[in-house]
Amino acid sequence: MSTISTLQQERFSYRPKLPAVYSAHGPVVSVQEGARTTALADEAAIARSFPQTYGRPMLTFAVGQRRTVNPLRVGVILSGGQAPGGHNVIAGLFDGLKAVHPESELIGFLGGPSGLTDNKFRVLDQAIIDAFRNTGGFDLIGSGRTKLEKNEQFDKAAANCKALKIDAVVIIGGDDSNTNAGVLAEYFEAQKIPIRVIGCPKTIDGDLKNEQIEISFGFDTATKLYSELIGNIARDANSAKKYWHFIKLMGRSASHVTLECALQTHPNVALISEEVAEKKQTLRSIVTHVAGVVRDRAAQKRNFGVVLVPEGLIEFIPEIKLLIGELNDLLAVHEAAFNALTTSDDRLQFVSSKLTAGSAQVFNTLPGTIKLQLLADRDSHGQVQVSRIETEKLLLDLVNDQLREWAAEGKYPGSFSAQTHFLGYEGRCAAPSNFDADYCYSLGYTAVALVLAGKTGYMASVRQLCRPASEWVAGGVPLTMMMNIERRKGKDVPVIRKCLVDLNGKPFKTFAAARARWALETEYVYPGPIQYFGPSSVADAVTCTLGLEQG
Ligand code: FBP
Repeated sequence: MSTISTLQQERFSYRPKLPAVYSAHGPVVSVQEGARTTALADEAAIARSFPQTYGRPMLTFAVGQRRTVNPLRVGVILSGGQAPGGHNVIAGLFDGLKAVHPESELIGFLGGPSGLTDNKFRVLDQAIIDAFRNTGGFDLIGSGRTKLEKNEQFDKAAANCKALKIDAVVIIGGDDSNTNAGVLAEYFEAQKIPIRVIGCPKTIDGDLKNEQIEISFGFDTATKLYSELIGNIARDANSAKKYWHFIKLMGRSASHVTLECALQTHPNVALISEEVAEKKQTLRSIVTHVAGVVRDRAAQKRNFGVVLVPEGLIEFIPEIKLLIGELNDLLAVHEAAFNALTTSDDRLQFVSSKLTAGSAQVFNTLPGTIKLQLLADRDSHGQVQVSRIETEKLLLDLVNDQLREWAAEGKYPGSFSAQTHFLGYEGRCAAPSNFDADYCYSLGYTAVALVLAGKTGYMASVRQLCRPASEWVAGGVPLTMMMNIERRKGKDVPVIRKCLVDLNGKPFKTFAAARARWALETEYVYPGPIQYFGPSSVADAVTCTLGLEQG
């Protein structure tokens, strides 16, 4: 048996906090239905795509009467990138199921959604669940990025669930996985297959949220961990006073992670992709802005600083977005010819010759390494994998060039020496903060309550998260309520809308009001490591984003 850290050992005995509604009879609750719901946009089209499940009401749970219920058999899938707290959703499901009936069973499908279609599973028992309570990672059952979207996959899923006598499947994932959960629920309903499908909101990126879902799990822990590291780097910068640190932060599209870390640590610069897109900023203007901050700090003898760069930035710069779009199409259409080329030079030339004049010009101004990273393997959606593009190095190089130019013109007397960092994977499997441990466990319980109530096509929801956990409000949100129509792979399809940073929202406005001061002064905040024990003001603190959003 492998060695277990002392912290992990202690955390096994942490009892996650639950909303008070579960204190009487566990997930046996009374379900209060709200009014009929509509989709976020494109209502008619979504209603047509989901004739069975569209328009169902919002659900809120209240304390119910004790009643006798039959055992339930539930399957669970982890989908997409790791996020702290996944094991606690599973523990919440397990404990919730056992509270409903001791003979209930939880079956984990292995390696993500493909486990369901390929019938790879393990029955989860008390001992295995106890060994994973309050731990980070998804290693209990593994995850994967297979998309569940074809009828043929749904039929296989139905056959496998039928053989296992499964009553419901819980899909723990991001916006795409939950969209697919909605499609699967609709398919089962249409085919009169009595298997319920329930989603749970997961992603460190924080972009699966809306009026009903206040936060996706994992965001809290990941941003606390990144903020600790950024604070440490900032303190090093302020001690040594000789380096600029360019730090790229994970977040495939939205900049919630960067914004949250900026609010926690007060860096000199934090770029927000959504603002770059809104202001139609060019790469040149971003570089001039960052170099300007370096120059202005140098004028005060502060030749050090911290710059936060969101992972998805490059796709929000209008001219590069256009270029990436063309590259995605081009690599899809000419895949075989492109793959037949063996040298990097041939590949670069091949691509340049096929781009429009504007995009070819943008492509050719980029450093060779970035060009090749833009041509690297696409993900399962045919998109460039932004976590592999070294945007932080690109910016550093271009800022360096700009400063040299200014130095030659006598406009910059400072010295510029810089380091780059990428904070991403180190945050995805961290031991969940108390908030994520409690929230995830509550989501698991809530999913059981939804299954018990016979609901399908719902996302488990736990709200009022800035209050003590006992006051959290549990219920369900119809998946179709979060959908709109978007163009994907040349087709209009219903999808759960990804939530980008709201430039009119309080978190961004709070940052925008302070950033000019943070740029020139040195006002770093050092949040320190996540606290699992100690005063609730520290150990149960929520993110700045959630605090500001909830007032
Ligand atoms: P999810 O949306 O599946 O939660 O994953 C998000 C993420 O962590 C992004 O921040 C990052 O770009 C991506 O996963 C990296 O994916 P991979 O694990 O495939 O390298």
